[in-house]
Amino acid sequence: MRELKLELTRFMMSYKFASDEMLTKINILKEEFSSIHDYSPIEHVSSRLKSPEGILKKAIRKGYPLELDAIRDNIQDIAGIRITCSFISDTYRIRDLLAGQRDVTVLLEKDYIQEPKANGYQSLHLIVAIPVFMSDRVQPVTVEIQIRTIAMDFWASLEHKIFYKYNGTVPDTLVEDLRQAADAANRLDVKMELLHDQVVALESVDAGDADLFSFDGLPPFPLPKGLLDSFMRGRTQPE
Ligand code: 0O2
Repeated sequence: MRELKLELTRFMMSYKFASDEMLTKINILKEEFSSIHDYSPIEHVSSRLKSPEGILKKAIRKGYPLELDAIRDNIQDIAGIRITCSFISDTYRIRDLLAGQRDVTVLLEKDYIQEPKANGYQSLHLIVAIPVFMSDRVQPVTVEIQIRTIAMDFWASLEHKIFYKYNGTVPDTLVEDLRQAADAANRLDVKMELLHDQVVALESVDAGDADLFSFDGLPPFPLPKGLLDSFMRGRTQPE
């Protein structure tokens, strides 16, 4: 019994470590984007570990052998991370940035953004493996990463609640309403991204007009010409 408890603890810990490693990678990207660029493509990050009870229930439901090795091979969402982005293009950008890292192996990708589920569900799902370095072994551990926009996340949270409220048998009218809401969320995503692109285009025109200043140890930054002129006038006004 003691042996089994120890094995189970090691098993669960490996998923916690893998999740922690991926979260560190994601937070590095988030911080780097926030400090160097004007905005971060990552709005929010959350994570969860399936409970041992949830893992066993899933193994029984799917008919997998109740052994740790079989569970490790077959259940790939024991560690789960959800990344919420502002825009659809950001979801793919984050996918590329994570998948491009040397120690991250993408085992499976499901693109429910390109091909939404029949109920309207949209999200980009990755199953990745990452090596976890423990005292006596290096173990590749899988993590499920769901990447979606704020609008997709809003829809999925509500749909999840409705699904559980009706025990999985959602009335047809609600199913249709949810599908329409998913379409509306998608239109909003497309519209917001178009608006964002226009703002970015305007910003780069403004920046073109600006003079570049540089100070020792700091990156050059633009100052719009109008503001610069007012500043210079203020400085040269007689007392
Ligand atoms: P939880 O509690 O969020 O983890 P499998 O993982 O093998 O059972 P499948 O269908 O191969 O199932 O996996 P898929 O399609 O990649 O979906 C896995 C997860 O995506 C789900 O995990 C949900 O989190 C989310 N998901 C998938 N479809 C829907 C949907 O229609 N609505 C909502 N709201 N979420 C969805 P779990 O294990 O169901 O739940």
